[in-house]
Amino acid sequence: MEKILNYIDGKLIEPSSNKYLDNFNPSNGRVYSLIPDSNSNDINNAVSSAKKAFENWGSSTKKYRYDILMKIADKLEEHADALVKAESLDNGKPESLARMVDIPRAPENFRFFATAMLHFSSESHDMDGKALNYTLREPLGVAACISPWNLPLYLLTWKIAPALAAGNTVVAKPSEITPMTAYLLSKICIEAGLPAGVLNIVHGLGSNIGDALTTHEDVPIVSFTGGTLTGQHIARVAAPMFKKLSLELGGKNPNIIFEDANFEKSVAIAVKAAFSNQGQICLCGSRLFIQDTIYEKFKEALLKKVSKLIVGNPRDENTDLGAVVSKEHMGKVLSKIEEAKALGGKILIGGNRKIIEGELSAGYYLEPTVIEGLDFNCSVNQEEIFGPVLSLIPFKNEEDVVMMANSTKYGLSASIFTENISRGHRVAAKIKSGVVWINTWLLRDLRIPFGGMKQSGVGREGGFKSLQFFTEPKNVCLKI
Ligand code: TXE
Repeated sequence: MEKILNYIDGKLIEPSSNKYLDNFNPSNGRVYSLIPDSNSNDINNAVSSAKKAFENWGSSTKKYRYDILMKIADKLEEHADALVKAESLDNGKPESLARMVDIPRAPENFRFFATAMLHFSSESHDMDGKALNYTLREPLGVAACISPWNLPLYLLTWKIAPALAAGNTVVAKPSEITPMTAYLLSKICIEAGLPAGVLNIVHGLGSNIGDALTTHEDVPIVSFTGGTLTGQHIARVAAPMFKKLSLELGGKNPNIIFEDANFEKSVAIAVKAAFSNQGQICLCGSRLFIQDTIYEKFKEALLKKVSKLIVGNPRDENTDLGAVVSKEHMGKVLSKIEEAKALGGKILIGGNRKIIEGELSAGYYLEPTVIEGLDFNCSVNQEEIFGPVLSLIPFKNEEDVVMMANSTKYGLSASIFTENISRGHRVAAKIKSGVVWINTWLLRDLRIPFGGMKQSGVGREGGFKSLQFFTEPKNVCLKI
């Protein structure tokens, strides 16, 4: 059985414990590889290697870093087919989705930030000719990059690429649930000639090695994407050490359909926003607010579309939903569906585990589920489920829907569907979330400030915001 290895100091090595964890294939429920069960020794080795590597990488030219990061991007593209298969096998997502979305974004992230660093500039403040302030932006040292399982390589490279482009060295901790493409990335970095220690990837349980990394005295900066509770924990342990933190957390995103929306388009996007990646995207529109005048008609069209979604083998090209990421996660989603029923929710479609006969019968498949009749304030409409579960909520007017949309502790993203431009702008201004889409969903420009309000996170990443995060400003004042 294949053993995944840690990537420390330029080498692929066993964990110091010599222990391994099982890595499951969600499509058939079987163990197919082994993950290093690392401990704080591995983290310490990785941090000291990254600290040493920072002596050269941190003072290298932008062009030097650009050349190597672009080489990594080229290699990622060369190995795209293998990465697509690996991501699908590890996560359960359809190969078609990994091919369209996840894997192309990895080289794109490297190219985008390698190039952005060449264009990155800092400020100067002239004091009426009497003095001049200029601000230098310097890398901080060893950055911790902690990423989740839903978009494994996509989100890992979204952090690593700007951190490295800005001149930091990195200790990355991918999710223990989906470690495979991070392992393949470490091989690619070796092939591309990335100097030893510049990027280290340590695999293992967050509960075992998370604190060792985030509280390490030689790690001044932490970028994390994952669950809100984990984010709270990291903030609790890292903030007293005055570390720079960026936290991208959960969401319970409203998707708002006004009666004047383009009907066909908004039905299609509502389905996509709810069920892409089995509903396991922090930006998924899991609360669908539909204006009461079109509620029944919209519901009927939506259910018709949902009934046609194919849940099946992630390798089949016509599969819409593959398996969810783990048995535990499947259990969590099913328990939320039970909770919805207990709260008086009506299951309009789905609601069950789906068993695919044959080889995949033990896989973690869930039917796409649509629920109505739940109070906007109930736990199912307030807590992130992170699965293929959509809740329909009717509304009367703008005031009504803005209140309900803003009622959760989250504030990551929202979508508004209307053909009335003024209404679109007006509602967008009132929604408390870091990202608002009008007449679309998940249309991403890598330059925008990306992140959440309230308990969806702290800080913004994307474009120059990422480079600002991964650098420390130093102002120099020169008296003339
Ligand atoms: O995430 P965790 P989990 C949500 C979603 C999901 C819930 C929990 O609702 O059901 O979070 O998922 C590492 N110190 N999202 O438990 O634990 C962990 O090893 C440092 C939303 O899988 O937050 C992994 O690498 N790191 C989300 C990463 O944190 C720690 C995507 C994320 O895992 C750690 C995923 C610790 N103490 C889940 N404990 C999104 N916003 O996209 C764990 N980790």
